[in-house]
Amino acid sequence: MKEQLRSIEAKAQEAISNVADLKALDDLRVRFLGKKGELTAILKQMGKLSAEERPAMGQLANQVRSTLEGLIADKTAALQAAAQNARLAAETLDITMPGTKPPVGRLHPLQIVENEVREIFLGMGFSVADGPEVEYDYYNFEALNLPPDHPARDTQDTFYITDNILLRTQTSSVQVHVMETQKPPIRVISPGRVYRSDAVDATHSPLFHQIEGLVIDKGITMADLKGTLELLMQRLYGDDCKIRLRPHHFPFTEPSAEVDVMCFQCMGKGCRMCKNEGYIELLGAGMVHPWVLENSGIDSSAYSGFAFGLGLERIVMRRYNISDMRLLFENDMRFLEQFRG
Ligand code: 2NL
Repeated sequence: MKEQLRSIEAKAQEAISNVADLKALDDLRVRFLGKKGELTAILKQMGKLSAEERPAMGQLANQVRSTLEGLIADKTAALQAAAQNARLAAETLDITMPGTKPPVGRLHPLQIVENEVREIFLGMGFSVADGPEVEYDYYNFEALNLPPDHPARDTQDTFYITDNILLRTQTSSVQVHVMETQKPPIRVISPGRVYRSDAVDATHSPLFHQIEGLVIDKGITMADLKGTLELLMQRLYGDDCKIRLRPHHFPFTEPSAEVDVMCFQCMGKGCRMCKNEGYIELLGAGMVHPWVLENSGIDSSAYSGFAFGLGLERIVMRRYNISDMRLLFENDMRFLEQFRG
C-alpha cells in the first residue's frame, strides 16, 4: 500500500507538472483527489490493514494528499499568472499611436469664394439680401425693363413653372424686393443660385451662381461704381489689379458697361491666357435705369444708383485655374478635396 501511495504521488506529480491549462489541471485533481479518485480508492482499503499499520499509513496518505493539493494550488497560480500575462501581452495598448481621424468635410470652392466676396462687401458696409429661386416673372423681368416681348429675354431663356412663375435667371429679382421694401440709402449684395435653359458644356450650366450688388443713394455716380468694383478686384486678385470699363447695353442699366479685369498672367501686356487682350471680361454693371427705380417706388429725380452682376463660377475658375465648369458640379471628391476654405 505504501508503494501504491508513493506511485500515485509520483504519477500525480509528473502529470501536474506537465499540465498546460486550468481545465486539464482540474481533471487531474478529480482523477487523483476526487471522491472516486485514485487516492480515495486507496484510503478505502485502509480497513484491511492491521491496527499497527493503520496510523503510519494514514499519515502517509494525508501527506501525499497535502503534497498533491499544494502542487495543484501552485500550478493553478502559475497557470493563472501565465494566462494573465498572455492576455496583457495580447491587449497591449500603445497610447502614443496616432488615433483614427474621422473624415472632415470642406467647403466647396464656390462657397469659399462666395464667402470671400461677402466679407469684402461687408467690409464696405453692404448687407446681404436673400430671396426666392422660384420667382414671379415680374421680379425677374418686368420690373427690370424686360416686358414680355423684349428680345433680351431670348438670351435668358429659363424654366417656367406657370406662365408667370419661373426659376430666376438673375438675382436682380432679390434686389427688386429690396427696393420695394427698403428706403435709400441701399447697399446690398445678393448671392445665390440662378437658372438658364442652357445645355451643359465646359463654360455653361443650367444652374449657376451669381452675386449681384446694388447701391442707391443721393449723388451716386459711375465713379462710385468703378471705385467699388476696383476695390473688389484688388481684394480678390491683389493690390496692383486694374479694371477697365467698356460700353455695353443692359435693359436695366443706363449707361451700362462690361467690366474687364487686368490679366494677372501678363499684367496687361497681352498673353495667351487673355488672348493678347491684356484684360479679361469678368462682369456687367451700370447705373440703375431711372424706370427701374420708379417701378419700385424710388424717386429717380432725387436718387441714383449703380448695380452689377458677376458670375461666381467664372471667378472661381479663374482663381483656381479650372478649365471645365462641369468639375464644379459633379461632386467628385478627388477634385473637391483639393480646395481649402
Ligand atoms: C450681367 C451683369 C448685371 C445688374 C446686373 C441690376 C439690378 C437692379 C437694377 C439694375 Cl435691381 N441692375 N443688376 C446690372 C448690370 C449688370 O448683371 O451680365 N447680366 C446679364
